[in-house]
Amino acid sequence: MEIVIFGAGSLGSLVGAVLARDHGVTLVGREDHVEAVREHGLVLEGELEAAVAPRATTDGTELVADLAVVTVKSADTPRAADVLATGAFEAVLSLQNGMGNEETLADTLACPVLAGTASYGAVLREPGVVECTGVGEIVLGDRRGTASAIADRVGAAFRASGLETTATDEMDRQLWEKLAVNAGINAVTALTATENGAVLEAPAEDVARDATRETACVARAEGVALSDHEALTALETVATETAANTSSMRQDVRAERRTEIDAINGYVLECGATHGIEVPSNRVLAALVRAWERGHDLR
Ligand code: KPL
Repeated sequence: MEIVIFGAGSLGSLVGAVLARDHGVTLVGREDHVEAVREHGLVLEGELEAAVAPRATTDGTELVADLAVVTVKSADTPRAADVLATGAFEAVLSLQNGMGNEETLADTLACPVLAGTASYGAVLREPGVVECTGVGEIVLGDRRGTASAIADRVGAAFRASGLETTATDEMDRQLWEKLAVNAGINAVTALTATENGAVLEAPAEDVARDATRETACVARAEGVALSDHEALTALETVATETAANTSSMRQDVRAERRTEIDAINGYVLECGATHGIEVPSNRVLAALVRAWERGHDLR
């Protein structure tokens, strides 16, 4: 397959490095990373290893491939959609945090858009070098929850290259479960400068669990069958499996970049309001991260 990774940050570079062992991969990323990959190739180290030489470019326009995997931050999705629309793809897969990314892509793109979640731990150590800090799972499928031959094909190709991948026709529930996990982990670890495992212990565990429980409550109001118990079990599983990892929001805060707070706790808050549901923990977490962003001129 020819595969474009649109947004080759930490997760995109990890996925791109694994896929480049068997497929033609083009990374679209930032200049320093692209230059390093062009000069020395892309190195994946840690719990997964690869040394590959994918194509790399800062210009994502007019690309043609079987699949484009979108891994940009959710605030950058509208721009990604416009750029991808100048090219041609058989399918596009969103592997992003937060909700609504697939709809944004599908509003602009003519090809099928798949939804996906990824729980791999990834950190971009330096330009051209990405570390896998935890083997997780990719779950993907049709964004509207119907059986999809393309999703099955993409899932099989990912598995064959060594990415733990499951294709499902229940992406809606999967996205809400992932949102519930991110709502419990990301802002808490970013604000307290701790690893993911901190949300399993006092004093952070209560606020993390409350944020996850509130998200499950909003999911049910949206018609998604996600019980508090299932959401809390998912939080515990991910936080245990990635206990020593640095969440993507903590990485953003460390690098003084704008975070995905609007698409995570902010989304729960907004969606809860449309159903008249109070989500106090998500409200406080969103307010604190937004205040941090404002203090750093990021919003
Ligand atoms: O998705 C993640 C993220 O960091 O954004 C988790 C699941 C929390 C893994 O770190």
